Amino acid sequence: MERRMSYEYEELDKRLVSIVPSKRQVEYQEREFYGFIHFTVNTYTNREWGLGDESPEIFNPYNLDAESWGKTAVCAGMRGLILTCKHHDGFCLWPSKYTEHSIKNSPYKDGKGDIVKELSEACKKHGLKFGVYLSPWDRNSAVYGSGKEYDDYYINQMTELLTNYGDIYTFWMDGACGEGPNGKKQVYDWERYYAKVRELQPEAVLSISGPDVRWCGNEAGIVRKSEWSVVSKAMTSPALTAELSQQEDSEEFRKRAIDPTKEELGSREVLKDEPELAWFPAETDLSIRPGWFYHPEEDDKVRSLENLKDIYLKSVGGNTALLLNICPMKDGCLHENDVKRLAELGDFIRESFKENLADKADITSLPEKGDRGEDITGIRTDSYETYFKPEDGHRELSINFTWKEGVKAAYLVLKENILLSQRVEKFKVYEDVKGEGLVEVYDGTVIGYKRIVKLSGKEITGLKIDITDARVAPAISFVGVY
Ligand code: FUL
Repeated sequence: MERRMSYEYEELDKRLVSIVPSKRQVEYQEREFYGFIHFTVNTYTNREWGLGDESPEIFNPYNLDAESWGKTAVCAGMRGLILTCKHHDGFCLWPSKYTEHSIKNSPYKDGKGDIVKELSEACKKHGLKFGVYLSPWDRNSAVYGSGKEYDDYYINQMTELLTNYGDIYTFWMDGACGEGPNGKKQVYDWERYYAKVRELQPEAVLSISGPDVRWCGNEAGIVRKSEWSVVSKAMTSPALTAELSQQEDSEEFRKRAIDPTKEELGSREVLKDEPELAWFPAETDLSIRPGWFYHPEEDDKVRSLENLKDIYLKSVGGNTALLLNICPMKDGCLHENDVKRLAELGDFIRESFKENLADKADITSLPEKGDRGEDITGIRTDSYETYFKPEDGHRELSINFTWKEGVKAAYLVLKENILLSQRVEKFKVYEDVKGEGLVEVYDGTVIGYKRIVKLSGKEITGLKIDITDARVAPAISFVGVY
């Protein structure tokens, strides 16, 4: 049955697996979990979307210490930070030459501060990647809506951010787009923006309104059951992202789930007639609080540890990257409730994936040999060089782990070699509780960059993974048992 269906898709499968990530996308996916920092005049006006007419005088984070933001991120297990250098209100957290609406006219460090610089340096020091968010929508700029004049302005600001602050790993362009102070909407010259980023920071991914990283489609931390990285090329259109994005500031939107019609983006059925395909992996973005910016009335609404653990396992462990927002207070510090919760999350991640029990297991597979003559033991090493792949046309693979002494395992981590695209369509996991025989504990679909499967936590002597369908042939790079 499986086999017949797979053959039916033979030509399609070959097309699908020919779509692979760029080097910058591979590196980006390896970041897995990183943070957003939403900070601007909104923090002082208690709004989510600023109007653009705020006075820079109100901005004074007198206790700001970017290093403490960096340390908190490291504690949380994050591998990077993205700063809202300019949100929709147009206020710049660096002293841009091209506007007076910036930190240089604020009391912060008597107008001598530069938060982009402070944070980029803190990130470097603490081993974090640094990314910039530069809102295309600008409610302050008088030239917003003018066409080329605004594009020039945006390019100038982008150039400052991409040349003065070291390596940038992601350039995040929001889909939210409205009118400027003159009541006009800007028609963005996206291709020009993309070309500038490629020229100045070729390693950076163009996220959300760009062709490298896809917005997951909600702001509530909800992840699709089957998240594919190969989708229709039409999905990379920034106009589509804008259409799906928030049209007005609303808490309801932030809680909204994925539109069910957008549940299946990359299945064979959905892609079979698509003329053009793209590698466009998903990013799950959400805030640790109800809002993206700090509001004192939300101090007791910081997400629970249980909720964050669940989101981590489903997003990082569901073939998406996780972008979790934190929001400093007026004085520039993070609230103790958030700092505590982030440290708890980091402890959970470090503790949960500390010891790989696969290291002490015997591993066998069917087929026994891959198409390069390799055996299955290469999957012990988390590297794309030591992957296991049956010959093309063999869409099934069984991997067996046995332990002489029982082990207690809570999670199974599976990774595909994404250099060969994303292939696995279906798999099942079975546990053997102390020699009593194999019992199915998980019925799964996709793997992709990474899948985390929750196991029973009981003492087991055996574990079996049965891949029952894959595009052309599965290519597994790593299996970990924790
Ligand atoms: C949305 C924005 O409108 C929100 O304010 C926030 O920046 C979020 C990450 O993206 O589109």
